[in-house]
Amino acid sequence: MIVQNPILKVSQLEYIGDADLKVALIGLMQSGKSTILSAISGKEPAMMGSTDIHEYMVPVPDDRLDWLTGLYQPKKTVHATVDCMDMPGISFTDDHGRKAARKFFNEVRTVDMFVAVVRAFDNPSVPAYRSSVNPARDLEELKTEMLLADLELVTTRIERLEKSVHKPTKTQAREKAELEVQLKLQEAIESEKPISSVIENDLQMDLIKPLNFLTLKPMMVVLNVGEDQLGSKIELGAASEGLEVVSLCGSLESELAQLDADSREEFMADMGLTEPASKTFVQSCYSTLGLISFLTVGKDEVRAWPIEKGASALDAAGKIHSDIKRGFIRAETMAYADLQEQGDEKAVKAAGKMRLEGKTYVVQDGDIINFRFNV
Ligand SMILES: Nc1nc2c(ncn2[C@@H]2O[C@H](COP(=O)(O)OP(=O)(O)OP(=O)(O)O)[C@@H](O)[C@H]2O)c(=O)[nH]1
Ligand SMILES: [Mg+2]
Repeated sequence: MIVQNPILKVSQLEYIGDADLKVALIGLMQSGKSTILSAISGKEPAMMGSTDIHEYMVPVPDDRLDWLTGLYQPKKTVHATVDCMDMPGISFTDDHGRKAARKFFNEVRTVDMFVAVVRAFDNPSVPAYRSSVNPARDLEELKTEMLLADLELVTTRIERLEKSVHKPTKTQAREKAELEVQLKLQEAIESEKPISSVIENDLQMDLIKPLNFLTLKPMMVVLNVGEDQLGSKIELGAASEGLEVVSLCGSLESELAQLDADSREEFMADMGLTEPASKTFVQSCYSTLGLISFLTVGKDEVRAWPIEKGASALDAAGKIHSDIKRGFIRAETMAYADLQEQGDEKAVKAAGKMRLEGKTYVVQDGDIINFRFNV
């Protein structure tokens, strides 16, 4: 007879698939988007000038997973993943370029965040945008064009709402409320203020959410510097205010990615680099989005899960499976640092460092959680 245990283990359920977050690399032509993404993913770069969108699944590097894999010897180790879209280069120097840019902007309206790749490297064989290398100007132009694309969206929406709002339909009240917000947005953009500055509450946010404004999305900047500029400060001016900026050398990083681990370390030490671009890149994406990781361990699987900072144990449970959230009993939690210090779970328990947390517990980065639940 099979005795059913009402308390299931996480590994008995199927996981929800797909990448954990979606990021689009955008930027002016030949800023090094494909080179950087190839360095980060270890895959072949898309051809310079390609007009196709290329997607790469990039695993999130996490030393903790490596150590835990050594300890638990699981059947598999699952890293969090970032789906990176390598967008074609854009240019606003003529109508043809502007039209293509609009089209590409529309392709990225549903991503979680943008990475703007800005060129600082000098390379005589790669023509510079507007005939000179000027990262501050380029970033400013890119941001302005994104705002203009949003303005176009607002304007079209206002025209439509002004017509439909007079019709006595079920959605009339909502449309009226939305129109009011859209008019405020239009005014803000026209006076070069960010959209976010006029949104007062969640209700207004909900009304405009379906339009997926570009300038409401989190963005970080990757400054693609030349080898000789590594470590030197490059001014990005007002355009970079409030944005996380990561400097890396795309061509050097893509060379590094080709090397085996030992020669890579040696080479990096020579260049004064402390970590590979893949790590810096993903960590910056995480911090831009306010994400941390919690971990699950066991003989079947060791895995990292991204979650928003401040999320509760119940949110974390739901991240894995809705059943675990629904039947949540408690979260047996230990800190990764404690496990590493004590050597194994038994020792963690003996040291009194295994905690039983409830639904409202705020998950910390590196928490190793075993959810107890009953469905
Ligand atoms: N010197 C130098 N050259 C670079 C660097 N990064 C990229 N390049 C060169 O610049 C050219 C453009 O690089 P890509 O990675 O294709 O740039 P991209 O932004 O993907 O280009 P598009 O998709 O055409 O917009 C290539 O010839 C690269 O080898 C860098 O850090 N230093
Ligand atoms: Mg490219």
